[in-house]
Amino acid sequence: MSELPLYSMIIDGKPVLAATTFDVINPASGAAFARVAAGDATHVDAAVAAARAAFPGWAALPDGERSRLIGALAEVLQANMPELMRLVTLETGKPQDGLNHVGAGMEVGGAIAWTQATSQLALPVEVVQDNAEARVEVHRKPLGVVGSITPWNWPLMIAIWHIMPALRAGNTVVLKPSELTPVTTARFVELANAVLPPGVLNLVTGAAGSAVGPAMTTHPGIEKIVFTGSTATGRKIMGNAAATLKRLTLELGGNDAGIVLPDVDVKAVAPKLFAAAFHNNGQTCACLKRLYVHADMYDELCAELVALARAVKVGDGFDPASELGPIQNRMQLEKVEAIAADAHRAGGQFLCGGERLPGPGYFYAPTIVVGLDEGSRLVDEEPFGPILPVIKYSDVDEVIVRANRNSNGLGGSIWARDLVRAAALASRLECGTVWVNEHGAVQPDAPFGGIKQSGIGVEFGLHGLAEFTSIQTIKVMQD
Ligand code: TXE
Repeated sequence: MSELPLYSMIIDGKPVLAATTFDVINPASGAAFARVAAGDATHVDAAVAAARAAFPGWAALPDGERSRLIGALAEVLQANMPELMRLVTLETGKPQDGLNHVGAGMEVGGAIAWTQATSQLALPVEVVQDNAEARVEVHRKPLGVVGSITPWNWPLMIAIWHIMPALRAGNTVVLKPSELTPVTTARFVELANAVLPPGVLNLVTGAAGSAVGPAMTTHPGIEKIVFTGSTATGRKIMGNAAATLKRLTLELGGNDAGIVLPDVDVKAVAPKLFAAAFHNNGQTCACLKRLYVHADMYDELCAELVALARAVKVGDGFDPASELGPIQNRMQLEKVEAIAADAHRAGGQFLCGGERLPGPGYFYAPTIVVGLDEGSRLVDEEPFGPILPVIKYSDVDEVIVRANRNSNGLGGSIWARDLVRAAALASRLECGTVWVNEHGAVQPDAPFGGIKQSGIGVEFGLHGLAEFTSIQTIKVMQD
C-alpha cells in the first residue's frame, strides 16, 4: 500500500473516496507525490444533487452575507498560503517565486486578490424606464448549478476565477480540476467547506479519460459550464452541452503576437519581452507566443533575448535560485519537442536551447528560434512551452495583417515609445485584450477573454460576473 497522501472529493460538505485512486506526478522528479480519488459519473450525480439542494438557500442569502462569506474565503486562502504554495509547486513544478515573480506565490496571492475583489462586486438592479406609464427594471438572477472544469497550468488561480463569480452571483458549484493538478484545488475546497454551507462548493476528481468531464457537460442538472483549457476540448464541451442548452464561458488557447516597433529602447524592453514569453515556461494562455520585431533592431534584440535565455536558471521549483521549473507534464514536453523538430525541418535557426535538460523531471532549455514565418507549426500553433519564434518584419501595416492571420484571438501587444501610434495599432489587432508595453497582465476588474477560436465570453469584473447570471426584466404598469 502506498504511503502517499490521499486527497478525497468533497460532496455536500463531506469527504468522499472512490473505489480507486490515481497518482499525481511531481514534474520536477517524474515521481508520484499524492493520490486522489478516481471519481466517476455517479459522483457527478451526487455532487449535482447536493449543489441543487444547496442552491435555493445560497441564492436566497442576503447579498451582503454572500459577499461576507466570499471575503472569508480570501482569509482562508491567506491563512493557508504556505501550504497551498507548496502544493502548487509540487504539482505544477513552477518555482515558489519564479521569473518576474510569476510562481506559486503569485498563484496563491492572485487567488487571494481575486477572491477579495470578487467579494466586492455587485450587479445592482438597472432601471431602464421610470415614468408615469411604467417602471422597467432589469434584474440579474443566479443560474443554478455551475460546472467548472479547470486546466493544469494555473490550477488554483483558474479555479478561483471560475468559482468566486459563480458563488458571488448566487450559484452553487461542481468543480472538476485537471487530473494532472488536482491537489491544491482539493485542499482549497476542503478548507472552503469549513466556511461555506454544505453543497455550495463540491469537488469531483477524475483520472485521465474518466467520465467525470463528459458527465458534467451533459448533465441536465447543471445550467452552465465555465471551462479553461484547449480549443479542441472546448469544442467537445460545446457539443456535449448542446442537448441541455447550457450557458458557456470558454477560455481556450491563445497564440498571442507581440509587435515591437523600431522606436523602442532595445535593452529596456528585452527583459520585459523575455518574461512575457517565458514566465511559467510559456504555459500561460496569454503568454507572448509570436514575437514580431522590426528589421532595424532585429539582430540587436535577438542577441539580448538569447543572453537572457542563457542566463535564466531552470531547476526544481523549491530551489530559491530557480526562475523556471519543469514543463508540467510529459505529454506537453513531447509536444514542445515535436514542434521544435518541425521548426528544424522548416529551416528555423535555433539561437539557443532546443533540447531537454538532464534530470529525471520534464526540464527543457529556454529556446529562441529565428528564420521562420507563418506557415510553420511553431508560428501558427501555441507550443505552450519555453520556445519562442522571433519573426522579422519591415512594414508595420503588413505585420498587423500577419499577426491577425491566426485562428486564435486571445491577447496581443504593441511595444513602442510613441504611445499614440501604439494605441492606434492596438485597436487593429484581432484579439480580446491588447497590451501596450506589457503582455499578459490581467486584473480582477478588467474583462478578459478570447475571440475567434480562443473562446466565448469573458471573465473578471462586472462583465465576467454577469456571465454567471440570467436577466429578468420586470415591467410594472403605473396605472
Ligand atoms: O487540455 P484539456 P490538456 C492547451 C495547451 C495544451 C493543450 C492540451 O496548448 O498543450 O491545451 O492540454 C478536461 N469533457 N492548454 O490536454 O484537454 C480535463 O480533464 C469535459 C491551454 O491538458 O483542454 C481538464 O480538466 N472535460 C489552456 C481540462 O478539460 C474534459 C490551459 C483541460 O484539459 C474533456 C491548458 C471532455 N471531453 C492547456 N476532456 C489555457 N487556455 O490556458 C478533457 N477535459
